[in-house]
This record gives sequence, C-alpha cells and structure tokens, in this order.
Amino acid sequence: MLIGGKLAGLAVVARGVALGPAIAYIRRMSIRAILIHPDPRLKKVAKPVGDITPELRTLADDLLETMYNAPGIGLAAPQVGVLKQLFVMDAIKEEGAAPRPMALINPIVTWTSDDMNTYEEGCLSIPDHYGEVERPASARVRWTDLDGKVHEEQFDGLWATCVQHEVDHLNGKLFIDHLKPLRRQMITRKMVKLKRERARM
Ligand code: K1U
Ligand code: ZN
Repeated sequence: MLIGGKLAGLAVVARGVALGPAIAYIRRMSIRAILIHPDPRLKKVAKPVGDITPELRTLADDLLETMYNAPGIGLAAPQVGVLKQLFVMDAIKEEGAAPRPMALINPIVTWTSDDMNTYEEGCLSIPDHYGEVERPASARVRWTDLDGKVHEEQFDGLWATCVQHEVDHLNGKLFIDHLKPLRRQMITRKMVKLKRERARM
C-alpha cells in the first residue's frame, strides 16, 4: 500500500518507515488507459493473485492514480487490461473528508444483507451512461492487502454498491448485465459508435 502521498504526480513511497530522511524511493505514478466496453478482456474472469510483488504494488498505485484522475470511486485491474483479482476504491463522499484509498486483493463476498438498495451506477468503462441497479444494501468482504494481511469488513451505502460493482468486474460482469436486455443493447451500440469515433481521431 502506498504510504506517504502524492507530490504533483510523484508517489512518495515509504513502506513501513517514517517519512522524511527515511523515504524509501520516489516513483512517478502512471495513469493507465481504461478499456471501453465492448472489449473481450472485460468479460473474462480474473486470475487470483499469488505473490504480492513490486509489480502488483505498482499496479495498485497506478489504479488509484487512474481512478482519482478519472474521477471515479473504484477501478478494477481488468479495466486496465490486467486480468488479476485486484481492485481499488475510495467511496468517501463528504466534501473535505480525508480520503480512504483501499486496494483489495483476491476479494471474497462472505455475506450480503437481505435488504436491497437501488443506485444509479456508472462505469469508467462505459462513459456517460448510467443505469439503476438493485444490489444488497450491505456486503461483508474478505480480502488481502498489499502487505499480505487478511481483512474482513462490512460495507454499507455507496461503499457496498461500489465493492459489489468492482467484484463483478473481477468476474467479467458489468453493471449493464443487471439491466434489461434492450437497454443493455442500446448502451452497447452507443459504445461501439464511440469507440469507432475515437479510433478515427
Ligand atoms: O468500476 C468503475 O467503473 C468505477 C465506477 C464505480 C462505481 C460507480 C457507481 C456505483 C458503483 C461503482 C465509478 O467510479 S463511475 C464514476 C462515479 O461514480 C463518480 C465519479 C465522480 C464522483 C463520484 C462518483
Ligand atoms: Zn465499472
């Protein structure tokens, strides 16, 4: 996990040590290209992460940078073409509240509430299209963090919606798969057109 912060696009990374003279290294964070639906990589089931390598930490930092830049509240590795079970999120809504960047490796939903919640979802892989999706209002998730520590936490409200949207991405599912077929086809056609236009530019 990135400990330290951002300095004009630089990640000050000090793993487990105090900042200042003990800064471990400075790495330029990268904004990665987000895949746009339809793309076969967005339909695949992501592979479980084995070892937590420096490359995986770099990927997590880049996902966070890309998510904040978009802006978005979540981003899954398959959305940048990496078919690994990793996503990042920060669903803090309150203006001025401290950010809570999270990176979740190999997440498993261990419980969902019976009460449901409907939220008008968006997706960074389906720009400018939204749809009402009904999901459990609360979800408990177990995951591994970038230090290899296992966590289990209950998410509610927007965090619950976001965590389930991101787990869907790891299973090759998009929010439009929860919509009626006609609406899904309409959005998909518009995305095909958008990709064609972007390719011409
Ligand atoms: O996974 C993604 O595509 C990111 C997506 C996550 C998400 C949005 C809404 C409900 C559930 C999950 C987004 O972040 S879309 C952008 C967005 O919702 C947003 C952007 C700026 C401020 C607040 C929200
Ligand atoms: Zn999405």
